[in-house]
Amino acid sequence: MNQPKVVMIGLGYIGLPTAALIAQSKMHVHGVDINPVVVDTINAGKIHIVEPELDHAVASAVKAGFLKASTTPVEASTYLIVVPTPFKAKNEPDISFVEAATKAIIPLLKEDDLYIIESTSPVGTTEKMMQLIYHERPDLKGKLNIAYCPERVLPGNVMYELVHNDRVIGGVNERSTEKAITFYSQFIKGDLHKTNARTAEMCKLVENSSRDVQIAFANELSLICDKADINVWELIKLANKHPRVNILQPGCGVGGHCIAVDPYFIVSEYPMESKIIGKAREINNYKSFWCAEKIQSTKLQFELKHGRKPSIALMGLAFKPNIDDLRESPAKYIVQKVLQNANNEEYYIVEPNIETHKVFKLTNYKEAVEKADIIAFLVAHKEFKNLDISNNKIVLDFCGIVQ
Ligand code: SAJ
Repeated sequence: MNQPKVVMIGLGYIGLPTAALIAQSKMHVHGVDINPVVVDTINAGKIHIVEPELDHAVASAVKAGFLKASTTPVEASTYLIVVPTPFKAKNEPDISFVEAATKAIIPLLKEDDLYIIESTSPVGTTEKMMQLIYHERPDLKGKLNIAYCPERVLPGNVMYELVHNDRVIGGVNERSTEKAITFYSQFIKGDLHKTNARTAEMCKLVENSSRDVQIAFANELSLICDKADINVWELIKLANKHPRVNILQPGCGVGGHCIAVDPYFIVSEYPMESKIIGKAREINNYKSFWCAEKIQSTKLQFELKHGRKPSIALMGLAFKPNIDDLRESPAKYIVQKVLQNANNEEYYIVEPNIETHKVFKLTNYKEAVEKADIIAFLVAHKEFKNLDISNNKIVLDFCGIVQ
């Protein structure tokens, strides 16, 4: 096969859809992943992640010979870094995967190549990688196009949003920005907005941090209303009738590996300045603890009042409504915490989006609501809407499903 135009390093829930999309635009893509099982799965035209329409896109791209996966990179003219940027113990960002991916391609780089980081990264990462590249390859100094271009797709709608969402394109210089714009305009229909690398890096972090702060405001309201004996759902609905107010929804905490994580990229770099951002993280984490305590105290009050142990339905394990992803889920944390304090009560654990779970015995949601004395709604799954709940049940609504 002739030399691929694009090397995509990282074939996860962003890298693989992006690679398939580029391949569908008839550009040869050489995908790289450290996991040989992932590589073999993709080369067989199959996928290893759950994302609507991705299976068809990968199968057709592989079949047409525009997408090939491997554990090592090859020479190309555009290199995309889309690997994880996890957190070390004390909320310190870890860019070691970005560094490793960059080091793997440094020997392959030639004049006028395009190098792009898409991974969520601390501000200054793209410049750090530029220095790393030029340190190893002084012959290329000033002759490469280097940019940072974050993604903002919603899991479950990736194949549509990758094409239609606007993108922020941040080069280390004008020429790099232009080169990246030319590349992305071959397969993106959304507007491409020019800026510099640092601003693009911060933009991604700010998008998710702003949402985390907004959710923290809603969660704080739920704590206040619990004390003030006000229905927080009614309160927010009324406040949002104001033409310029848009308060988000309280929940049982903030999950997923984006909104709950990205703010720490800012707090760890600017601890003295990021007061609201840091406090919002504390509030959203505390909310999950608060929900577990609420269930605990409700259990004890029931026993005192009725002289017997209650049965409890715990409704939802996923990190957000109507998905099957339990990673970084506050609901799962709450269920684990409540079960740690189990004392001969009967528990019905419900998650309509999965069949089985390796730790929890799952119960059908209708049966759980029928049998339980206490029903704690943790995640606003659509199956939980308009359930017929007899009024002798105690309902704890942490996600506004009952309203
Ligand atoms: N949540 C609330 N109340 C709300 C909204 C959300 O409690 O009103 C909770 C959800 O239940 C969930 C968490 O917040 O636990 C995050 O859910 P989400 O739907 O807000 O976000 P993600 O993580 O699925 O996707 C976000 C999106 N970012 C923004 O909306 C600014 C997506 O566009 C990003 O691409 C993605 O993070 C990412 O990968 O960064």
